[in-house]
Amino acid sequence: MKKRIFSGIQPSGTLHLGNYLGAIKNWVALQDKYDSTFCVVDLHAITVPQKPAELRQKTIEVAKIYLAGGVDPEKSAIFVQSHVSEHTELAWILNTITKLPELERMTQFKDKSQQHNQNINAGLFNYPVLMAADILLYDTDVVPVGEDQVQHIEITRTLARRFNQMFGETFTVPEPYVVEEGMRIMGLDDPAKKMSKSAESAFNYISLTDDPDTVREKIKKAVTDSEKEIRYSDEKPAIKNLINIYSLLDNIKPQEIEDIYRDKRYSEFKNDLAETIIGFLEPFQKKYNEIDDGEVRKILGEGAEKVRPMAENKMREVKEKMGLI
Ligand code: ATP
Ligand code: LTN
Repeated sequence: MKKRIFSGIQPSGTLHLGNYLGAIKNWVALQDKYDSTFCVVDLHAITVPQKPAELRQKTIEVAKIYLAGGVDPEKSAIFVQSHVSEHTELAWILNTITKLPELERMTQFKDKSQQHNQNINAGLFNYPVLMAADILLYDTDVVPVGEDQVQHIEITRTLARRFNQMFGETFTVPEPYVVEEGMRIMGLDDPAKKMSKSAESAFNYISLTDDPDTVREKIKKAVTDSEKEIRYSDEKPAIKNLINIYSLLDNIKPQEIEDIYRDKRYSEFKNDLAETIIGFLEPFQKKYNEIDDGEVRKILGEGAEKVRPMAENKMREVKEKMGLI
């Protein structure tokens, strides 16, 4: 039997290179070897305010990005989280075995509650519990994510073990899967923070829908470190980040890039990097634009039908073990 992977992205904001390099690129590499399920996590997106019309549109867009990025619906199930109601049902149950301090520790919660300090709702606080439900419903072995999500997988593991201990073996304890270099693409305007959809400035990220001129402008404006040398080092986080992007898109080792540009100027390196990004985005966007919305809806419908029986069986087992008649 193939091992199972599960992952998801929220339909909020603009998907960027960090999402592609940290998540989707790895999904595509793994989908042949694993039984794969990729979810558009709309119920997670509403933990911060969303406009209904935009949410509707973004949900389809994210699914299209999965497809344009190379997720193959023949191999992998692609579906929308809210279409399989067992996710919220299991989340409620897991809430009852989750301790408040476990959630209070979460970095993402701390960050988001600062960003949205007028709307720190219970959903935002319970976000990791819903994510645990997503993962545990499907006996997931491996969860491919960017490094920022590892803390949420840790709490998922804790909840799985706790439930198993209290009620008997029910859940598979999943492992995170983080590719080293893709782990954390940092903001172009601030290499101390991750590239983020919800960043205030569009100069933080390269959106997967940016046109060539926008890419050139953003890379030109990307912050660099004080001294002029092109070196791959933790002391030079801005250049290191740009080298990482280059390296992942072109499949060349960071050290080789360092060798090529060692005695060259930032401007030359940046020009080449911008063209590399454009070279990736052009075919990606072409594919994206060719995908028909009706076709996406059909794929999402089939995806939900494919995963639903597993979710139903797992919920039945959970309820029985807990004494819910
Ligand atoms: P936000 O910043 O608004 O919270 P996000 O950009 O982190 O959103 P998510 O939907 O939370 O997007 O994440 C989707 C996937 O992309 C996750 O697997 C996450 O780890 C990965 N990811 C997001 N940002 C980066 C990044 N900068 N570098 C690498 N991976 C990332
Ligand atoms: N919290 C994740 C998105 C997400 C997810 C999941 C990822 C929701 N449920 C299950 C992997 C597995 C994020 O990227 N912010």
